[in-house]
Amino acid sequence: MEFKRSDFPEGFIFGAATAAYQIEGHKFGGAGPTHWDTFAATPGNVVRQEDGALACDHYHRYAEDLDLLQAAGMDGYRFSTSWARVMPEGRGAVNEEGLDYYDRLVDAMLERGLQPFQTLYHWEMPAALSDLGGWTNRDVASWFGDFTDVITRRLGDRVQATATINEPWCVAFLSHFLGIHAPGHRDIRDTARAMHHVLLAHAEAMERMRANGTKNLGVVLNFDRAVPANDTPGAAQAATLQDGIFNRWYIEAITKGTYPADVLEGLLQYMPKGWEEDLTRINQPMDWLGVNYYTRNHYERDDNISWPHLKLAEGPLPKTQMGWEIYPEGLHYFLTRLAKDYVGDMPIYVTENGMAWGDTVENGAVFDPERMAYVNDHMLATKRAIEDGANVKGFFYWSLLDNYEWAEGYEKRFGMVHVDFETLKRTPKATYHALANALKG
Ligand code: IFM
Repeated sequence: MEFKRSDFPEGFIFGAATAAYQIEGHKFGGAGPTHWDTFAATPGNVVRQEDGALACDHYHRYAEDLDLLQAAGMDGYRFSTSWARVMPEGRGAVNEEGLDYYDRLVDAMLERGLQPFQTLYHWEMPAALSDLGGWTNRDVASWFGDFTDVITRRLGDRVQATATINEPWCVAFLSHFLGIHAPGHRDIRDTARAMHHVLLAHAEAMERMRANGTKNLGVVLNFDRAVPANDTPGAAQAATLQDGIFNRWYIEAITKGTYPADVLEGLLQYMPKGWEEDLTRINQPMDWLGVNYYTRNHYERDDNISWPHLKLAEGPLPKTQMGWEIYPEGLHYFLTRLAKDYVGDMPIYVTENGMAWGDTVENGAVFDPERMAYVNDHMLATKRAIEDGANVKGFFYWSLLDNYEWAEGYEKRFGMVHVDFETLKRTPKATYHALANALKG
């Protein structure tokens, strides 16, 4: 790596991130069914119809996994607490086994000197609430608020920071408009409702946590560096609209209390009643912002497609196993843009950044120079953003482990630690060792 710990400000947190359904093994410990279980069981949605029932069995192997973070000299661990594990029906009865598990997990982090960064919703909507419309039902905000209250009353005294929702764009647009993630809807009215309700749920969770004394609260948004595919006005307009749908919708509502006019133009007629009044609640103070960044995408306008008339075009740069262009400048772009236009001095954490590659174990080791370069270049982009004034306080690699990559099943490997999904054996990759080395300096 071309950076070392001492190149970053004092107290900068280096860590790795995961999410409950992707690693825990959802079949263990009395968790209730989620919309991902049923989505995955429906042919055509997920590669090989794989689900998170076993995943990495982190539920039983978390100590070994946290040991790996500690041995690498990491400072923090970003994890999520599954709603359906804590409240199997989504509302009402609490699963004590689930709460006890998260208690043990957080204590195990603290014993190893790892700062716990919790995320409350990383996509496993309890199936019973999905039956009631999930994110399309306005009541989701109060259901989520109740869950938030239960889990944060239990863990809030020991976690370093809590995020409400991971990647609202994925929760709403990817899952209700593009149909790629659970619940797999393709409906613009559902989409507009989900895009609003996910923010309302964020607001409700913030209020519940402020009321119960949980400290250091934020949200985790993902950002797409949307650029025109060519120099036509249509492509410029398409890239701007994608920037609105993916990026500005969420950050603008949260930090300014407005929705971008260009996106509303397409969605207004599908918005739920009373959305305007909710914006004051959505725009409430936060303590930090989480930024997930992976790639750049190229857009053109296609008038044969209805709103938003967007067509993706192939980009010229090398791509990861996901087919995502590798574009570290995009991370610098967002960190500095967010500081300048939206959050000012508020602490920003890079809560996810990483790449999938078709890693294999050879003679007991995984050599992944492509990932080493990816991490190196994104860390340097982060460093430049700090030098250019962004108040970035930490960086979490996605992901600690190879895991369940949602609709891609177990095929795409993002981990800094390889997982053999037959034996569940963990093998730290060369990137893990290189990072550990950089953190000594
Ligand atoms: O695996 C996902 C994660 O759950 C959310 N952010 C993007 C990652 C890679 O696709």
